[in-house]
Amino acid sequence: MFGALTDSFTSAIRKIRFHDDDKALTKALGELKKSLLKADVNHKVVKTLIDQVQIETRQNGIGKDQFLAALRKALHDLLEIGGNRGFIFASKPPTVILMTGLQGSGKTTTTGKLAYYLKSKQKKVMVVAADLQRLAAVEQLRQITAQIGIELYDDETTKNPVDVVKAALKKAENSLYDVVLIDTAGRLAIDEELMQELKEVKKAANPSEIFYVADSLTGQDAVKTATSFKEQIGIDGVILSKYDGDSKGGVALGLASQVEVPLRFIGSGEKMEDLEIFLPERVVNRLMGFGDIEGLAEKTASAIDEKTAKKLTKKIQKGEFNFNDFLEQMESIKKMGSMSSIMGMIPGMGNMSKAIKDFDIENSSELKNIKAMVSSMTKRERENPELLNNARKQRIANGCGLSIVEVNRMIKQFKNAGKMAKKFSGKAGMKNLQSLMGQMGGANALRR
Ligand SMILES: Nc1nc2c(ncn2[C@@H]2O[C@H](COP(=O)(O)OP(=O)(O)OP(=O)(O)O)[C@@H](O)[C@H]2O)c(=O)[nH]1
Ligand SMILES: [Mg+2]
Repeated sequence: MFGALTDSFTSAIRKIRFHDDDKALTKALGELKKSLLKADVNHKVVKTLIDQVQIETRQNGIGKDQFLAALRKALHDLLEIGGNRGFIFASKPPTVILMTGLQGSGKTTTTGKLAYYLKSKQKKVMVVAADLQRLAAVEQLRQITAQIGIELYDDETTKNPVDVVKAALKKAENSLYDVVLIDTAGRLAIDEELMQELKEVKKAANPSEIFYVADSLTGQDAVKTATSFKEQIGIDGVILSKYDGDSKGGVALGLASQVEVPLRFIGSGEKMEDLEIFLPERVVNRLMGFGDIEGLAEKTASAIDEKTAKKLTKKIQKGEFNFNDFLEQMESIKKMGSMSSIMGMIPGMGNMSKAIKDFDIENSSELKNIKAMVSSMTKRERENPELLNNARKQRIANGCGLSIVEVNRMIKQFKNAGKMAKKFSGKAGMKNLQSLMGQMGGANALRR
């Protein structure tokens, strides 16, 4: 995520060769402007950003540090419009969220993702099926909620979403739910009848917040439609969906300042775990190539429990990381969402994330080969990779139907992963990184 945008910033930053002269600043700003426009950031937003960086750099004396500081501040100012916040719980539960948006924008999927996210935070969540327009909409939600183990409130005997919402809220209050997510039908802002229905649903739900789910593939139209919903219904946040399909990504940068409503979450895939909180501070770090350690820790923490992570850290530090751990780690990455989104969060690895964007761990032949190889090892060999001499490697190769060259390569990869992991394990706050490094070896990322 943010791959294209991060490239714009890091390449502009890299190109600055400041010798304290004005020409260098103009050139750097020109580079930045060009690449932001190429990334589809709105031209007015680009102008505001560039002007601010220019003025502030000049004020503080032209130099690379001053430029970087000014850029960081300008990005912050831009993204923080409307507030810097994740999910906000109402002071009195249940927190009621109304999901709105155009047809097919991703409301139902995002409702599922939010429910899944809140469940991982130990919240008791109810999803309400208030899309009674589209055929099979309720069934779609039933499947999604069943998959993630979330309570669904539905009533297909009525065509009136207001009735459904009222009954659902009564149940949520009685049964002490923390959060109620209401999925509504897709509609156009120009469709007066459906907008009227939404207003009535809003009145009945009295939501803590209204989210507008915008399809990032619609580019600047996402800004227009969000603004229109804001004017007619009132929205408290935007969730940008399908960001994984948006190779440019610029709309995320300008959205908050253009709509004057904060961007709250970003959806980056069809899976339930493909949702990220949009927190300006973190995003600025990533855009400037510093990675997002907190986000990474959050992702890994939900996939690997703390005990496993600690055990692994110890093993790695002692140089005892073995094939069983290696396999286990690769398996757990499946729970974590796409590899490239994780890579983008690691400092300095932003570029690599692009290289492995298309890597599909679940269907990876590499993973299958590694599994086959490990299953051809004896128990002792798995626990003690040092035992693997040529004769043993040949036996393993025969056993798993791979060539000795393949086996050697995978063993080498495993060893590299272990080394990398050890290197990272010393740094404070990076507790989860080492396990990730193990996984990266499995994902074959380093070879590409
Ligand atoms: N790649 C990708 N696909 C997504 C994302 N979010 C949703 N989709 C897909 O977009 C399509 C439409 O998603 P829905 O959640 O059904 O959209 P909706 O807004 O509820 O649609 P209606 O109820 O018909 O208005 C589905 O095929 C989803 O899998 C995303 O972040 N990335
Ligand atoms: Mg839907």
